[in-house]
Amino acid sequence: MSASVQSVAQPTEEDTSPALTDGFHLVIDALKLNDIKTIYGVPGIPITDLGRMAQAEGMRVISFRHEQHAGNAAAIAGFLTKKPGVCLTVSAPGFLNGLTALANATTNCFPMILISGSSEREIVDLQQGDYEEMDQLAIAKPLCKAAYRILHAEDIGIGVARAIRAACSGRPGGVYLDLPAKLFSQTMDAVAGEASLHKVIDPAPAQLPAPASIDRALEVLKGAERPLIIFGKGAAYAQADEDIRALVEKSGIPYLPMSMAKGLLPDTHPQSAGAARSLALKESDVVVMIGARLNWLLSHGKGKTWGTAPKKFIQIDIEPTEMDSNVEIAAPVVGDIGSCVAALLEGMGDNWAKPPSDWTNAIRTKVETNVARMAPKLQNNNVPMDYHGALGVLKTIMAEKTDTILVNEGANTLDFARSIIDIHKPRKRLDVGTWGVMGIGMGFAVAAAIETGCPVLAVEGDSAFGFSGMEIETICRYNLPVCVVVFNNNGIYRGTDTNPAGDDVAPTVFVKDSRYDMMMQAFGGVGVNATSPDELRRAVTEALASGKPTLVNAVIDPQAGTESGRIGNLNPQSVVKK
Ligand code: OXT
Ligand code: ADP
Ligand code: MG
Repeated sequence: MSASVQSVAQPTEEDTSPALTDGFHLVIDALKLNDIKTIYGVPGIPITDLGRMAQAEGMRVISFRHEQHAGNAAAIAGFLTKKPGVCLTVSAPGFLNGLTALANATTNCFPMILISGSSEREIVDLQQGDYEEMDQLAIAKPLCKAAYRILHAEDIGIGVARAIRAACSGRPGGVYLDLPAKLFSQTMDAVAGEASLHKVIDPAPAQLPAPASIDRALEVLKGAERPLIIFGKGAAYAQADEDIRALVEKSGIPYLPMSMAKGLLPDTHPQSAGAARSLALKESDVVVMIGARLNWLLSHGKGKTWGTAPKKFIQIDIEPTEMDSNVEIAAPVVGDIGSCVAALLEGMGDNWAKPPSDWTNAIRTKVETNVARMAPKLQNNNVPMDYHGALGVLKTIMAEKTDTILVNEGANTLDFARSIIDIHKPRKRLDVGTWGVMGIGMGFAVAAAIETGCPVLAVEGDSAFGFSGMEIETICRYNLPVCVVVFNNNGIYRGTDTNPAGDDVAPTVFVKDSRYDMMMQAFGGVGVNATSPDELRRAVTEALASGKPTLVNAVIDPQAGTESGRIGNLNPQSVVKK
């Protein structure tokens, strides 16, 4: 603290006036006091000096080329660490650029804080046309969990504390913190300033489930003939990895991971039902949802995905209103996953009966059949590559380097990679999440590398990559161990669409045979053009071994994909014939 006090006003021998601090330093001190060590952002008026001073005070300040990616970085930092990731933006346009990430964080239950500088309240409220005028607080409110504005330096401590608690406690989410330009230069007595700061005590308190809810859940589970556990990214976030594994193994119940829950137990675990998804959903009679919502990704818990067998749901979630959101929940268990899973384990005792073997064998057989059916496709050496040939290579590499974090977006590139690439450890797969949003790629990759120190493999459709591609300069600038593989099939879904009516190319088609690898070379990184599985293997192996920022342009057959990957069914179809 003393360093920041001195930098504002240093009393000399003759000068007996009290030492001062200011808004800039109070914000930085409040973040540091709460163990927030990194700020992701884009500098500019009025927060340029905030970034500079934060860096001078020992914080890591990671500067991006666009706020959306800084915001995505902060969001995934929150997911990986259970502490709010912080994104810092300028007013109006910078704020709006960061807002997509804030909304996405909230939708995905990632704790993050978007801190934006803002213009003069008096002018904004009278709409007198200030520099970057915008009523940011009002705009942010519906898109995040909580939104606060701090007007006085003495409220900075409480404002930052409030933002941290709102982001982390209960269901995590995005918080907006509005800091008007005038706040930063407000001064106050340094001792009083220090006293005004708060270290948030227990920002996400354990929420113990009611004992009766545990008894009810175990009662429902005991009656199950064909039980299934579904893990969502909430279970990955909870970091209750050992108890989760114990629950699966003690219960003997097959489990299905949602995409970002892959790796909670290795995808190769004998109880994994990942490769028997349809069968497991259709035929199960009791489903235990742990940190997953019955949203579109699970067909809302009904319809043909779930078959006709009657089903009972047990749901563990920290958010009470999640219960019965789509279908009746027979046994709601409200609490944090760590506490709930521990209580279930205790309640199960030592003699818990495993599920009937005809059920577990049926799942196992289906898994083995699907895996065996896919295996030869993954060995193919086709040129140009198809998704299976290219992803087969990456699957092997990920199995050898299990600490690598996989970032994944696209349509076909996403859907094939999700089922082909096994994940072996918790929180090693980061993807488009609840919204299926393109553009998370480079922001997630940067923060994953910075927060964990692990190597990152970003597997990107060529369209998906384009949303955040400029951030490869950021990756090179900070010399991060990130290897980006662009699955270049010349377009969105496929590169073969034609325009029947004119000269412009079809809306889904890009410049053919682009060389994304050359973009990386422009920033001093390693760029490789890979036209065969062998070349791809060599390039990625070398990148992960060297830790050098690398981009591999993987040339994929433009005909290999399908419209919208695995979710083509969501595309509305025209019934009008012209
Ligand atoms: O059991 P069955 O028999 O059914 O088989 C299943 C599993 O059991 C089996 N399986 C396995 N078999 C063998 N071995 C193993 N290991 C194994 N594991 C599983 O495989 C099948 C399938 O399993 P899966 O995948 O688990 O099951 P399923 O049925 O697919 O699951 C359903 C879902 C819904 C859970 C799943 O499909 C899912 O998670 N989907 C997410 C889809 C998603 O979010 N997509 C992204 C959005 S698409 C679209 O919107 C795009 N846009 C528009 C756009 C977006 N999104 N955002 C913004 C800001 N602007 C615009 C754009 C622009 S995508 C896109 C770009 C696309 O182009 P690119 O160039 O980037 O990408 P390419 O397509 O590659 O060109
Ligand atoms: P997925 O997309 O993987 O299915 P979702 O994002 O739909 O996962 O669901 C995650 C759920 O996990 C949310 O309903 C959220 O409230 C819940 N959740 C997040 N963290 C915790 C926690 N620590 N304890 C209990 N539930 C949690
Ligand atoms: Mg593509």
